Parts: sequence; structure tokens; C-alpha cells
Amino acid sequence: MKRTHGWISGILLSAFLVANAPAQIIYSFETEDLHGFANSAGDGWQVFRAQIGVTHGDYSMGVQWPSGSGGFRWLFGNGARDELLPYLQISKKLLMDATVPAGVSVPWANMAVSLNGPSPYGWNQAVGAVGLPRQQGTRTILIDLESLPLPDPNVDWFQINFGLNAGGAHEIYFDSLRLYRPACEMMAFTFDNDLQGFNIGTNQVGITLSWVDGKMRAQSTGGFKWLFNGGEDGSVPNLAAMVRRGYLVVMDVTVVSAPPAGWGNMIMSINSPAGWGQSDYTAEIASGPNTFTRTIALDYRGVALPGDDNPEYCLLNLGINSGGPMTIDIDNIRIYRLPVEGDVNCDGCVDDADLLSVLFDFGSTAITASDVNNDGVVDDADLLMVLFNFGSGC
Ligand SMILES: [Ca+2]
Ligand SMILES: [Ca+2]
Ligand SMILES: [Ca+2]
Repeated sequence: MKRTHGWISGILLSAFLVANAPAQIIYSFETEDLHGFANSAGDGWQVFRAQIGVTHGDYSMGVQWPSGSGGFRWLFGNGARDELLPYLQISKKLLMDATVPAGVSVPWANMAVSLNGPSPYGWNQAVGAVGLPRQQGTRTILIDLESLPLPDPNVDWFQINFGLNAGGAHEIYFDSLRLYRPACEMMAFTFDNDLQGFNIGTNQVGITLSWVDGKMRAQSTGGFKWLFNGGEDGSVPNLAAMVRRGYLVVMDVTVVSAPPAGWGNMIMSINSPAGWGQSDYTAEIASGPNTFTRTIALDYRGVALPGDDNPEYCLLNLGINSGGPMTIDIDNIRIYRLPVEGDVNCDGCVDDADLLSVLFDFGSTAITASDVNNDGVVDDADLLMVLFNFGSGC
């Protein structure tokens, strides 16, 4: 009774902005050349500085597909090594905000990502696509480049390239390409001993779940299937508290057996007394004939969340879809914390630990979360931001 309210969609969406927040931002798209990406325009494609979907600074990067058509195009970065490589040496998982304006929607949209440098580094493309938002709203996407090597630190040039693809004329605004921060994770499901309540429900066919080596294995015959959370004893402790403080569900997904049609994707829902909160964002999980492991994220902003930290129940359900039989392993489902301004260590509370961090790094020009306002130096401006927000989120 408490578990499945079925296919409820029609979620109310609004294009909302994320507050500027501690994050080590690589590209903010503030200048006309958009870190080189603007030069990728042409053949009806438009890449331009915009003021829609701005999540850091004053501008974003707008991309419009050719009028009336979908399709694929690479956007190439500027090759300025020092604006990119030092960041990837800290983390090869990146986040970026992607906003679709009102009145625009497409059946599907995704992005390929490559790193590119002079020979012998060459062109290194990450396996698998990243889902892009298909309808109105701001969603944060996770780009996992862990599988790619980095070039020699003294390489002449080095760039990141985005291959955009959509099943119709699309329009997206990007901002705040930034480092993913493990410090912001709240662990929800580790599958250390069992499936932690995940099941396939009573009426669903064509899907089996099993516990394999500390992971949840889902074997689907294809098409859309729910992996329900819950069972007899509700949900994992503190899940409601976590989802109320986060905005992304993050997990490690291994494609054990790829679907013959070459595609597989995932949506999610949070089910609580607030209702069946189904996300509109679709994460790509399988791509081509490849077997691989990577981290994906599902942005759940806009879904109904429990009104307090201790509701009668709070369940996290995953909906997988594939073109034919597919086997995947899922592990380490965690919730990524919503930014709290001034929260340097990303524990959700602005307190002495954050203050000490800024004081300790004072004067530093390194890439550090102590640079709260992301201007490249830790100084009194950052200290003031922590002081102004002291106690926030605690
Ligand atoms: Ca910006
Ligand atoms: Ca803190
Ligand atoms: Ca600063």
C-alpha cells in the first residue's frame, strides 16, 4: 500500500537557480569566447554567452541546435591547459548545471565528453553518454572521466570537448563546470550484506534482483522496469533526512551485459507521505556494446519530498529502461548535498570548522574549497561569506 503509486508523472517544473556555493569552478562561461566553445558555432548551430540558467557569475553558455532539427555536434574547448588540467588532477568527476528554458522539450538529449591534447595523448573519449535535461528546468549533470588518462602536466595544450546530441531542435544553457566533491556525499545504500529492501514488487515480470559481491545486480529482459525500495521494514535509516538536504542521487553502475540495442537509462522516484516524487531527469547508464563502470547522478529537484526528517516511510525507487536484455550492478547509492553558502567542508553546517579552514588557507591561490567565492584567492571576502552565513544549516 505504501509503496507503489505507479506511473505518476506531470511533475510541476520550474526553472530555478542554485545559489552560488562552495565549489571549485573550472568554467563559468563569463567571457565572449566561452573558453573556446563559442568558436564551435556554425552550420546553423549557435553557441553564445547568455543570461539564462546562470548559476555562477553573470553569464552562461547557450547552445541552440539548428532551427527545426536535432542531431550531433562537438563543441571544442580552448586548449588552455592551466585552466583545466590542474582541476582534473584533483578530481576526474565533474558537475555542470544545464538549464532548458520554458517552451523547449525534446524526446531525448545526451552528451559525449572527450579529453584532447597533442600527440601522443590524442583524443580520449569517455565510454557512455551523459543524459541532458529534456524539458524546462535546471538540472545538474555528472561527468565521470575516471576512465581517461591525463597527459603529461607540461603538455602544450589540453582541452575538454562536449559532443551534444538530441532527438529534436533543442536549446540548453550550461554553467558552473566544477569539481565533484566526495565530501558532499551522504551514503545511503552500500549493499554490504543484502539488497537493503530493494525488490521487484509483486506484479512485475522480466526483471530479477540479486545480491552479488556487495552490489545489487539487476537483470532485465528489456523495456521499463522499477527497482522498488522498501519491503517489510520501510527504508534505510535517515534516508528522508538525507534526501531533504540533497539534490542528486549518485551511484556506481557497472554494465555487466550491454543491451543489444545499445541504450539503457534510468529515472528515479522518492516515495513518501508527500507522494510519489518521480524525477524528470533521465540518466544514461548503457551505451553501445560496452561493459564498463562509472558514477552517474540523477537530479531530483522538483520532486515532492517528505515534510520532515522522520516520516512514516521514505523510499527510493529506481526505474531502468533498456533496448533489450541488460544486466547491471548498482553500488554505493549516495545523496549529494545541496550547497549551503559558506560551508567549506560540505557537512551541511557553517561553523568553526569552516572558519578555521578559511583562516588556515588564507592567502592561498590553490584550488581549494576555502575559496568560497571562487575568485582564485582565499581572502577576507571568503572569510566574510563564512561569517555572514555562520550557523546556517546547523
Ligand atoms: Ca557563469
Ligand atoms: Ca561546514
Ligand atoms: Ca575567494
